[in-house]
Amino acid sequence: MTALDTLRGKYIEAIASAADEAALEEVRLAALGKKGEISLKMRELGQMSPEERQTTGAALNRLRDEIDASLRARKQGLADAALDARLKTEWLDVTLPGRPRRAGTIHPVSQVMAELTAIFADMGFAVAEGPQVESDWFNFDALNIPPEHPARQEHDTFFMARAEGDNRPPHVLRTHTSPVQIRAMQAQGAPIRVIAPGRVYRMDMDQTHTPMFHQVEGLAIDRDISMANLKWVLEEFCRAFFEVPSVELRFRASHFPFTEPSAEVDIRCSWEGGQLRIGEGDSWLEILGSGMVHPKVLAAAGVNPDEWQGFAFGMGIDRIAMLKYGIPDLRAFFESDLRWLRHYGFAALDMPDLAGGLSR
Ligand code: 2NL
Repeated sequence: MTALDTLRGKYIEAIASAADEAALEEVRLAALGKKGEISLKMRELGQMSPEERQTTGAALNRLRDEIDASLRARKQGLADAALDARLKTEWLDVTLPGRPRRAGTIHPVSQVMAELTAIFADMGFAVAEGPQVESDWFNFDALNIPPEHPARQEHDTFFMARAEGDNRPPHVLRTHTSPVQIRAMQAQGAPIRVIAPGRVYRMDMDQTHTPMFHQVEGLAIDRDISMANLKWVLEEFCRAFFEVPSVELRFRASHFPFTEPSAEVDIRCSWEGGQLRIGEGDSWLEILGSGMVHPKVLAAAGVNPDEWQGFAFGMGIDRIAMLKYGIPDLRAFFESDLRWLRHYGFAALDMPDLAGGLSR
C-alpha cells in the first residue's frame, strides 16, 4: 500500500463518520486547507525530479478531487438527513376538518324591524329617527296630551333630572315614537309618508311588560288621505309581515288624544292546539292603535290642518315579533331562546360543537 492510499483511506473514513457540518469542515481543513495534509504534499512536488513529480502530481490531483467530491456528497447527505428530521417533526395535517366558530345571530327584534321597514318601504314610507330623550313638548304637548293626562303624572313616564335650581320642565325618555314624526313633519312638511321604529320607555314591569320596549309608528299626510287608505296599508302590511295570502282586520272605535277618529285594530286568527294562525279562525288579536291625525297635532307640527290630513298608527314590535316567531314569553328576548333560532334553521345550530355548547 502506498502512502497516498493510506492518506486516502484515512480521509474517506473521516468524511463518512463526520456527524455534522462542523465536523465535516474540520476534515476538509485537515486535508485540503492551506496547511492541510494534501496541500503540504503538493508543495513537496517542487523538490522532486520531473518523472517523480509527474506521477505523484497526477496521483495527488486525483486524490484531492476524490476527497473534494466525497466532502460534497457527505455535505449533501447531512443536509438531506437534517431536512428529513425536520419534516418528521414539523408537519401540518391539512386534511383536518375546520374548527367551528361561534357565530352570532340577529336578535328577533332587529330582524322584525328590518322586515317591517322593507314592507313599508315598498309602500313608499321612509324611516325617520329621533332622540330617545325628549322634551315634554315633543313627547306630550305636540301630541295633544294635556298636562293633567295620567301619562304625565309621574308614574308612567321616566323623567330626567334637572340641575339644582333649574325649574324648566324636565325632559323624558320618550314614551312613544310619535315625537319623531312631529319632528319629521316640522322638518319636511306635507305631504309626508314615514315610519318611526325605535326604543320607547314606560315605567312598567311585569310578566308581559318591560320598561324599555320597541314600537313602530306610521304617518301618512296628504290632501285627501282617509281611513280607507289606512285600512289598505295595514292589511297589506299584515299580509306581508305574517306571510299569509289574506288577512282580515277589525276596526274598533277607540280614543287617543292625538287622533280623531281613533280605532284599535284586531286581526282574525285561530289558536287551535295552542298554535296561532293568522288570517283564519274565530278569534281576534289586538295588534295596533290608529286613527286620523288630530288637527291640533298637525298644527303643532307646523302643518296646516285646513289643507292637509292623514292617518297615523302605532304598534308594539316586541309583541308582533313574538307572534310571528312563536316566542312564548319575554324571557326569550333576554335569554336568547334557541327555539326562535331553530324556527329559522340557523346554520350555526347545525354545527355539532356549537349546538352542544348552547343547549337550552
Ligand atoms: C298604540 C297606539 C298610536 C299614533 C299612535 C300618532 C303619531 C302622530 C300623530 C298622531 Cl305624529 N298619531 N301615532 C296614532 C294612533 C295610535 O299608537 O296603541 N300603540 C301601541
